[in-house]
Amino acid sequence: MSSMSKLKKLAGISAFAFAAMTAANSVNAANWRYAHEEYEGDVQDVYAYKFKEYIEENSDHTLQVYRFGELGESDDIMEQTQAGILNFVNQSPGFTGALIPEAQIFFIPYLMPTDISTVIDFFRESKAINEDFPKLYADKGLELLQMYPEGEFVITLDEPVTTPEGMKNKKIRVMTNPLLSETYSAFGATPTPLPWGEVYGALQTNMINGQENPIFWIESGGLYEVSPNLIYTGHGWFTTAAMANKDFYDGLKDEDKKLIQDAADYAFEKIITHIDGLADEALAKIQAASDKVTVTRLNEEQIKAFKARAPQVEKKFIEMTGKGGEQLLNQFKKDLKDVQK
Ligand code: 6CS
Repeated sequence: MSSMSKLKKLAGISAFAFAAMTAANSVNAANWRYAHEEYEGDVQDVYAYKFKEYIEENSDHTLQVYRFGELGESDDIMEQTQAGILNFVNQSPGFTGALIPEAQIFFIPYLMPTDISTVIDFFRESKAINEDFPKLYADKGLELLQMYPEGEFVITLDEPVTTPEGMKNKKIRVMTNPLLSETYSAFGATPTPLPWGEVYGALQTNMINGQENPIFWIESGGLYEVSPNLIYTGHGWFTTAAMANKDFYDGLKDEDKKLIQDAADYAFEKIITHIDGLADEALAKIQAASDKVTVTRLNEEQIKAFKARAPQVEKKFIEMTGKGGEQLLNQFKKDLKDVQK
């Protein structure tokens, strides 16, 4: 055989081998589905797209992201994930608390510190977050990938209230977990659980008098237009969680499990940089957009009055979750103490 025809043959073989390899890869490549609760550019969307970026840059898999409303409300995307229609879901404990009562721990007021770097250290280091919660989610068919903070809660109301007495008869929308209703009852208000899709309209038509959310969401959802008095109470952080359907996850090859874990870690690192300073930027945007908005930051004395109501919510949490919940709460407090040292 001439050297030219040898070369041609070799090129033919390698082209064949390359085509076969590509075919094998595309057979193994999956298109995974991921849904979250927010809109384009919001915190959960940034997390989802960073997760997608890592998956797609480090494998042949692709990830399709669905935003709020594309597949329904928060409870709908959770149901679809538990049924295996979706592979991944980002749902916040505000809603998951109805399914996993222990997830309501984030609604015991004044449990979390207000300082962002301490909060981030807590999410990184906490045994309660990184070891105890995954077991509770696994019991519901969910592989917990990451819990992360989105921002501090700020209350918006029809008046700039500064005391629990001022909260009397104020109908405040809460996410749909029972402990959060206890928190607002303890604060002196009338809690009104509603899914997200109904909040703006309910504020606009005065069906409710206020709500709580991180400031970036108050800006992006335009809540300040219909609920213009912002009250910084320092009572907690909006936390969220990314997870996978557990049967789907358990059925994956080890290299795909590692890919997913690494993607979750990668997205976490990106999100903590993203949220740093986000609240101040969002407040500046709100103030530039509206002259109706008032900003009230409770002073220490005023906070004391709200804080005095926290123990009754903690007691309710233990009533709702039993011995297991009490142990989780003790671990949570220990973890917080450790990062505050
Ligand atoms: O208040 C809510 O229901 C929504 N708040 C945020 C920050 N994200 C999603 C959630 O549904």
